[in-house]
Amino acid sequence: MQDRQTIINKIKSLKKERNAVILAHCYARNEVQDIADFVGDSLGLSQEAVDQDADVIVFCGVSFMAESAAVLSPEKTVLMPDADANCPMAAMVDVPSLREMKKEHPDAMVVCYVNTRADVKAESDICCTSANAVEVVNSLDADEIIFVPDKNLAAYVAEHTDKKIIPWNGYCPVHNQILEEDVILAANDHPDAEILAHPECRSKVLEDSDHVFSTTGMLNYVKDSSCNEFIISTEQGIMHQLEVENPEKKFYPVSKFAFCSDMKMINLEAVLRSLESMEHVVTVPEDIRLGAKRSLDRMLEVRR
Ligand code: CIZ
Ligand code: SF4
Repeated sequence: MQDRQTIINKIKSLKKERNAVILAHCYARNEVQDIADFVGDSLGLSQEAVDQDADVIVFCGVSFMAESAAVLSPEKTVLMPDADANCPMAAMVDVPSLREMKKEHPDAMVVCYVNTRADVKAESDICCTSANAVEVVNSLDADEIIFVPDKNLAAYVAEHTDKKIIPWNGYCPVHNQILEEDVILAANDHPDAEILAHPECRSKVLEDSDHVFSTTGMLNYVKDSSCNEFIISTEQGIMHQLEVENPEKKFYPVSKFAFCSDMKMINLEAVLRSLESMEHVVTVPEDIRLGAKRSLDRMLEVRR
């Protein structure tokens, strides 16, 4: 096994040779976040992929995120260092079942969370992120909205819109197992901390939190907040960015179980192998790419 510094040096020199940029989700392993050119949320990273003057994008996240980068940057080679890193929530909706639901609700429009595969995006009217879900739903010219795949995000949106939300029965296994009791115990342990929760959490968890934010929303809020302590109700990989950006503040994970194993599949060795072998290239068939791009572009017109 090579030592860490040797691997990092090799990654840096291959990155130059290939004209590559490394994008890492804020739930990725700490050491992967540290060598990345950009760390962010899935959509922010895909937009970064578009803006970069690079030939190769190494995407350190799960497959739906790399697919979004390939959808938005078809002229670039998008690599996933481990092709088995998949989001279980994204796998909870597929096109045939979505078509069935559309048949049952012919007047409804379909909003899909970015945590979906490209074919599901292509089958939807518009995408949303956790930061803009309410705005996207309210922008639509329909009273009924099929919302896929996250039932928790759907419930959050339903609380903030007059439209009828028809939820899909999907969920993020990581956020869904954060329980109300976890929040209460953490709040008892850290009475001065503000509680920040991601809207993929259950309604009860959101009710007991001080603020509900997307990952980028959390990172931005903490930087400007006068509070010095925070309980974080989302996947614990984000703690690293929070600590790097705010060394004077304290962060407590709401639960030690809020851990996404798929987001941790990519390590430094995998990044190096990916740049050496130019694997695994992420491609999306052109008809699906155009459909998914239409849903993403439509969302970007609404505003992030
Ligand atoms: O839970 C996730 O995977 C999130 C928050 C993804 C994203 O959109 O950044
Ligand atoms: Fe999927 Fe949840 Fe992991 Fe995000 S944290 S990649 S939504 S399983």
